[in-house]
Amino acid sequence: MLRPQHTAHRTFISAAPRWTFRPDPDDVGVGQGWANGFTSDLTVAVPGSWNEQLAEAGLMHHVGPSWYRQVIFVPPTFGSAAFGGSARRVLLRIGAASHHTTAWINGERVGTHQGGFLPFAFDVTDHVTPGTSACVVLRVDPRLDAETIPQGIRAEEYAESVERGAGSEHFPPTRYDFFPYGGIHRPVTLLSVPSLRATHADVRTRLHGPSGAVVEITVEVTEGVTAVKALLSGEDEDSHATEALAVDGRAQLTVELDEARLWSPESPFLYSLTIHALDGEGVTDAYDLRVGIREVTVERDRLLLNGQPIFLQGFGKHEDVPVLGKAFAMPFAVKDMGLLRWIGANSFRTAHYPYADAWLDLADEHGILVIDEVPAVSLNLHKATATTQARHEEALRALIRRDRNHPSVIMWALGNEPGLAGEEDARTEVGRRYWKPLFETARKLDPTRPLTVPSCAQATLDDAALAFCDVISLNRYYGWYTEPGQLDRAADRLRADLEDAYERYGCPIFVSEFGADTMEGLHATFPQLFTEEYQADLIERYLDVIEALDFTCGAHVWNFADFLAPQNFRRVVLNRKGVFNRTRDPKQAAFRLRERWNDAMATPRDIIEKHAPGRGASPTPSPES
Ligand code: GCB
Repeated sequence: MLRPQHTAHRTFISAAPRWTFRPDPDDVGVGQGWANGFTSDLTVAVPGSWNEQLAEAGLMHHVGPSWYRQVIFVPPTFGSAAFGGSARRVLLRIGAASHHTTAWINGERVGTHQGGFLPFAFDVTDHVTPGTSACVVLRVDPRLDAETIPQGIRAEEYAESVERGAGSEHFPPTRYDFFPYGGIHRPVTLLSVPSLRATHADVRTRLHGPSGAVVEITVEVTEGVTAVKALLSGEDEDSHATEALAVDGRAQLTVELDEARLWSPESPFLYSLTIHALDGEGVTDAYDLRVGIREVTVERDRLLLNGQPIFLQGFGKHEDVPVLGKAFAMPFAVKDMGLLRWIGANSFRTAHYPYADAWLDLADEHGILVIDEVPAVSLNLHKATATTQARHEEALRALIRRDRNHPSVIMWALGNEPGLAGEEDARTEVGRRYWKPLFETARKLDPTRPLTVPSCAQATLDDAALAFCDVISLNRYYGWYTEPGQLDRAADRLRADLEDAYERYGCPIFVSEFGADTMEGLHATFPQLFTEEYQADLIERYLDVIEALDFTCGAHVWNFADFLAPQNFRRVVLNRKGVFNRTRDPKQAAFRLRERWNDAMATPRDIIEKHAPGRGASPTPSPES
């Protein structure tokens, strides 16, 4: 699905930010006809989670169906007359809503969608009239169960575990360690697009010869489009034009560059690509994209970008900010990018779900490398069914389809921490059968990026997902959940674990999570959990171990910033493993990392060289190359 854009052939409006809101805890809204409109004293901001916004109305812990209503005036310029009479369509697009959404316009159902973290759109042409208002009603239901991605815990299951006195320590109940926000989390827009148009564009780049590159563009088009033109241009460089006929709804175009300017963290150069759809009489649609040319490969124990080893230094993040909850908020995204640069990070992981695409635009521009994650967090394979697996595959396909054109995305994480509660199925043939087809699908869809699944200590190195990974990602908490206050022992266990992992799998090892909860302002002269010194020391001890091992390709501190967790005795409101607090003020660890990572603006390889001499060198060529 192409994103909203203003071009000579496309336009869009954003829905007003304040919507009428009505929670529906007893799920009576459909039966009572709320789809035709409803009244309520409550309003809520969109994008925004309802929880913190409406906490005083008793909705902080509401994880149930909720209704939104908004009257949207459809501009007369959305009609065909405004675009020279050619036929047009109107689309209602929702950037993301957690997790199941049904939409009605003027009381008529226009569509339904499953999945909380990616955009979706309904063709509403037959339900609206340009120049008049439309009443849009959305029912958003955040409830999850064993067959959704991510998996969740149904209210009845929770009630049973409360009864048994086991497994009920989280409220609201989740299978994961972040707050189960509900709401419309990314913008709602109404688009006016030509009937004869491009519907999707896929751009693949590969390096060719000593300095050239090939850019392959696949454009999906609606019926009636006969050809597609593409124009690729770089700064101060010639433009490269190409054209191809559309066959069976798609056109394949190729641009060959003799001298390609590559995208990299040091020089994140982006080409502009304009796509035109044609119908035999002329141009019917125009759409602009940006293209970065770069190549990611794995060679023995090295992760390579454009043939050079890279070492990932950065964070696992969350989409979580005060009041807005899980909503995308540009000021925070801009601030976070600035902080990533300030601290000297070169990468982050979209733990534990796909982020708003604006994050990836910023990463493309700033040269930040991204590990992009499917929202299959803490899978309980014992409870997973064929439906869970099919939905997992759907989520994986949708993520790759949306994000593959971003040069910043260097690796797909197909999930996070299967078998978190120690379930045996994560380590047996059950796990193998679950993961194998998912990896096969991912490789078929995108053979150009390595695949991984961050794995937890509870699953052990027998985690069935690991056998399929190109990079082994390990989340480890020695010195925190085990060996508290004992950093020497923690460092020893970490080293032994990483060595075992490499011996067993023989591919680059990435420590995808490590960290310590920290209350800012708490200090001690000795290793004491929760103090700023302990967090900073633990992080440095981990980095010393990781950087000194030849086969590692990076380390991501958990977490960039503190984030809201469900209520449970392990958390003081927030998961406080952030090196920044929730409002982005630095803790001591942030200054230590900044010193270590910036180091006179050295590259990550130079930093390794400093801490582990001899480690920063390029790989020696293998005998066959
Ligand atoms: C993990 C999870 C992450 C948690 C973190 C923690 O392994 O991947 O979601 O927040 O540990 O702090 O316990």
